[in-house]
Amino acid sequence: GGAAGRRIVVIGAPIEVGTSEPGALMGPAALRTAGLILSLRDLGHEVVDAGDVAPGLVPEARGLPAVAAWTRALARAVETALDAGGLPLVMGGDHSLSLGSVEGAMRHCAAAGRALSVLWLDAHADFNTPETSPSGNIHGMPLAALCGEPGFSGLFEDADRASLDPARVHLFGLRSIDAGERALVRARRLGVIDMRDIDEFGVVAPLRRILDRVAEAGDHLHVSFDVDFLDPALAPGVGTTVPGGATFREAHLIMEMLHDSGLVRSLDVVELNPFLDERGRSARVLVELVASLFGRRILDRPTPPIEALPGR
Ligand code: NNH
Ligand code: MN
Ligand code: MN
Ligand code: MN
Repeated sequence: GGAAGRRIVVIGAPIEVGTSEPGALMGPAALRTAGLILSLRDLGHEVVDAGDVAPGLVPEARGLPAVAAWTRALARAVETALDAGGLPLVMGGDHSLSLGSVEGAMRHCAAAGRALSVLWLDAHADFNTPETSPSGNIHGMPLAALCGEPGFSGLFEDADRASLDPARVHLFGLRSIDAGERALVRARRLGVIDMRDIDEFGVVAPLRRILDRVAEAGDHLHVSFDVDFLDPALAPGVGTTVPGGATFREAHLIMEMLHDSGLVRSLDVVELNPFLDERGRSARVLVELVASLFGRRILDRPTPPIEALPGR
């Protein structure tokens, strides 16, 4: 049921300059084809398709300057949507788009005197800097740049911007991390729930903990969903598959818990690469999961209180 209808502003970000695997620029088109807009409308939400952001770049533009143009355009689009009371859903495109979406959400929050927390559903930490990155791909760096690590000058419009608080960043599903980035993630004290944690404790207890913290702090919650969080057997349409990903049931439960929390105020769906997909499977799985985050449920059974957990 979509009793509490939201105004969802869908923003396409066909960016692939952050990755070495071409095809992610087709992501927004594939998500529209798989029925993202209609499935959200069916839930009773007002859905505005804002189209694809066009940063006015020549297609051959490369590197940080190209990503900077996207970051500016996306930050503006996301901030505008939030300022108008909407919930921005940014469809990628590679994960460098989160530089813009998170920056836009941070600007909106700063004006409202509120802090921003980030839930990063991803096989990777995306905390490389140009110095630590083994690949040079900017999609492996957005969190480091947002948290104020050096090496990203000129990327953000406001050079004196306040950095994202690393303690408010929660990596979830981590199972691939580079050596230099591991040292940084530890030193900056990011929240990390890796795949071993999920294997040992499941998704419920760790996610509850994160959501409780966000709720207590009164933060805006931004969720960034990288397709490679999912197991490659479930979602093969992504440039960087890592074995041992989340199952459909785990991801589905996470989406239901996020919905029930009422905390999510902005969302990215990134790294879908339709060129590598199998007959639209990954796009369809994503539409299904996004619908669950926005209130589709099997029965009217909201998440039970934590006291109901066995052993309490
Ligand atoms: N850590 C690797 C790099 O920085 C891979 C990053 N790729 C991703 N991140 N897909 O989500 O190059
Ligand atoms: Mn990522
Ligand atoms: Mn504003
Ligand atoms: Mn990833």
